[in-house]
Amino acid sequence: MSSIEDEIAALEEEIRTTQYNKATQRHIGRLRAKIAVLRLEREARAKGKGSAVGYAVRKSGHATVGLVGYPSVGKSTLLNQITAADSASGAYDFTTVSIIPGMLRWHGASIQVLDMPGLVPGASKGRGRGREVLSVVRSVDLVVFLVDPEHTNLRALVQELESSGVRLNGRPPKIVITRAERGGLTIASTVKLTHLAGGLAVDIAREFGLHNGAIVFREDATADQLIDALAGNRVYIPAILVVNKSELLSSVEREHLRADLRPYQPVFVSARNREGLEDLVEAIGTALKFLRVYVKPPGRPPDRDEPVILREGSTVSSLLDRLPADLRTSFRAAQVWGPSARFPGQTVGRDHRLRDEDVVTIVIARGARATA
Ligand SMILES: Nc1nc2c(ncn2[C@@H]2O[C@H](COP(=O)(O)OP(=O)(O)O)[C@@H](O)[C@H]2O)c(=O)[nH]1
Ligand SMILES: [Mg+2]
Repeated sequence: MSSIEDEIAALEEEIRTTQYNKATQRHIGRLRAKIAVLRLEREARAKGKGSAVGYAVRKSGHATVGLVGYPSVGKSTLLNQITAADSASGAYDFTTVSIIPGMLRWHGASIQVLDMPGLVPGASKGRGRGREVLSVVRSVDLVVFLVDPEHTNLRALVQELESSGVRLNGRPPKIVITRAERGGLTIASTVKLTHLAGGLAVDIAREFGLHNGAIVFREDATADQLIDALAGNRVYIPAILVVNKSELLSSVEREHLRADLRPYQPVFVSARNREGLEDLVEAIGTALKFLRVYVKPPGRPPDRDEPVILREGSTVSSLLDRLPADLRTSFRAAQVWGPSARFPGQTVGRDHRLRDEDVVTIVIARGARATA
């Protein structure tokens, strides 16, 4: 074991054996910060050694989903059942890590699904090529955890992802950090800080080498949220949970498992028997929060059969990126009907945020001719 691993293990042990209360809160917060800094250092070293971190997966489709689970829970079987081979990208072979992509259709959206090697405990420290697998996980739009009746330890899987900087079903903390050359560190907040009082915020910032600048809190953040904001390499990804081989479970066992796996609401499937797969595909499509936007040429009805599929939060600008180039260059404004419009036919600009089922007409500069 390297000395960084030893240091992390010792700090983790200290947290485990320290009773958490008002008196120890500050100390424990500082220990957590130290662990986060050591993990960053570990990543930096692994990168320096040229070990394979930062895989870029060749993405195709409107979104990419990663199947994450222990070995033998049925990931490959499931992929084969719900997808067709993804001919656009083909299998990835990262010497020892092979990632098999498949393609799934959902209401006009194509979703790339990646079958990855099973995660084993210790993956984030590099066990079982875990670091490579986790770096692929960081790039997906949705994590689909797969467990089976023999492997139900979801918590350990979640921890492996967490310690590689993945935050599941969360959002970035509302904390703004600015660094400066001198002048000391200012802490400001728009709300009362109940978790970081008594100098803890400053202690944590120091661990990250932040001595000058400002931290502005726009929410009552926890120590872990401040650590995430300071570490800066966190990714926020939604996740759903699937229990495979569920034909092996009695209905009583199923309910027990459901209770154990809260707050996740698992989808029960049997990949082998093709049970529950429609519900699963629906859950995947819903979790990805697609928008369907219909383009309406001026003076004609919208094309209802072929929506443009966009991710949640997309603007008129993201829609333009998907339309023919001449529309983009001669764009003057857009007209919107539907959920995002304040009134039917509202004229909006590039920054307007679209919503599911919007109908949009692109208004082009006079004299320009559009092909769509
Ligand atoms: N009983 C049962 N076995 C399954 C099911 N799905 C997959 N398996 C079996 O579980 C084993 C591991 O499957 P595989 O897809 O290779 O798992 P992976 O390692 O997660 O990719 C194989 O023997 C599969 O036939 C299922 O729904 N029910
Ligand atoms: Mg497999």
